[in-house]
Amino acid sequence: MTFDTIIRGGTVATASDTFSCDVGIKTGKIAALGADLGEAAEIVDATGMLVLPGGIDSHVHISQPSGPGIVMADDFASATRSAAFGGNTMVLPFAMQQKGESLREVVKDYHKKADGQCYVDVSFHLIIADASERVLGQELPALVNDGYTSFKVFMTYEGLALSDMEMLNVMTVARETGALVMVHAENYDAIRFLTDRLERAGKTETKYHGTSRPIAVEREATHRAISLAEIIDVPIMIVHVSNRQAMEEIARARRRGLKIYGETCPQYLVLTEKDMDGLNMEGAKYVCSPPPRDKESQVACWEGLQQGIFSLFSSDHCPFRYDDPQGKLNPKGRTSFRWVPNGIPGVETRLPILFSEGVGKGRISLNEFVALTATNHAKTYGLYPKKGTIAVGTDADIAIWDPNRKETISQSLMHGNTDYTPYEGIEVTGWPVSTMVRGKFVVRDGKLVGKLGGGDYVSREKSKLAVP
Ligand code: DUC
Ligand code: ZN
Ligand code: ZN
Repeated sequence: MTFDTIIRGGTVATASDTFSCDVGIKTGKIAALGADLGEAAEIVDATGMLVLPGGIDSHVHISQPSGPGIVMADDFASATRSAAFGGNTMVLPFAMQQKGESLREVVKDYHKKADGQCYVDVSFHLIIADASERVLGQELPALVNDGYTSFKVFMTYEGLALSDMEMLNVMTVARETGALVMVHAENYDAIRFLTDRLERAGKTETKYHGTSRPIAVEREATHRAISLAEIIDVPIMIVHVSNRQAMEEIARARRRGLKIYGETCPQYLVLTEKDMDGLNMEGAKYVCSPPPRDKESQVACWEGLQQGIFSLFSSDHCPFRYDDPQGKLNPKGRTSFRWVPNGIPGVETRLPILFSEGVGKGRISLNEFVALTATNHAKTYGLYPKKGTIAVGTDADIAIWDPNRKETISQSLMHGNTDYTPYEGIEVTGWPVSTMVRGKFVVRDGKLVGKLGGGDYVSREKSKLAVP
């Protein structure tokens, strides 16, 4: 038999082209693209369907420590199952260091949680919380060489926020090792100041989460992160950008020739701060950071995607159950927005939302959709061309889409462990019906057929985008 599988009769789209052809798969790789490919053990009929590179969601949180009494809803099994149903073939979660911890041990522990527990492929970013000499001088360079080639730093959050000096030190290591730094840009002191003031005034409902982190908080930190990167002469990725002012900081830096990249997420396209204003703590379902803004900010984020200021569209899947004492409705969370865990689920809904609102409504092309959801993630994080496109020799990571299928997003359609979706009720046209990782179906015609452990850990090259 020439091929293990042929996907026949579909329309293939990559980040650059759309064409009708069959896809021949052999030992987990794409072996041929063309017509009349001949024999295969299995023929998959994709007539009327789109055959796309599987989504790569390069910003998800899974089984991450989240503070006393708070537990993330998803483990690797449920998160990667949910990812597969959402048309994804790979996710990149964070191995998070806490102060005093050895990074190497953190990575080992995180592997213990993931190994044998995934339905789709995974690779880890690091989170640097303790920028000590030992971590930056020894552990981090060794880990970068071992294929952990990107790390996130936070400019806010108790126990996570790095000082400017620490940011400069981390960026220096990134420059020396060729790693890519991802930055959570919000001003810690400003958030603390505003949160204290709101609480003193008795303004503790969830809607004040947005008030405590206004756009200026994000814009200032974005500007500062870019300035620090300029001083070190190192590229950085500003993650989860929510508004025009922060976006313009990135655009301005690029006009000056700096390699500053940007990412935005579904919550900044389809949610607003009004969603956090629900009665009886309903607003907690939408609490994430940076917070959803207003309609004008949504327009700005679309422009950022259209103009390439944002090269990545990720979910920032950060799942907490709603009606759960270890989730959004934890006892302290009921007393103030300060204690509502920050983050919302979205790994399963990222692609249908962008496809319907973007491609379906003429805001972006199908090829831009592929770039924003798969190809650019692979290029940014050292996975290309093994992952992120459909070409001879690449991994057969494929999502088959019905471009005309209409669905109303609802919790009943989801496959993760949260008890709600913040995107409930959104009507979409276009739905991923089957997902294949390295030539094997994980989801087929809406049914889970993959086996737990079918997803592999993937070690990454250094990103070409990280070169100063
Ligand atoms: N930052 C993230 O990237 N995800 C969830 C919460 C946060 O602050
Ligand atoms: Zn963040
Ligand atoms: Zn995140």
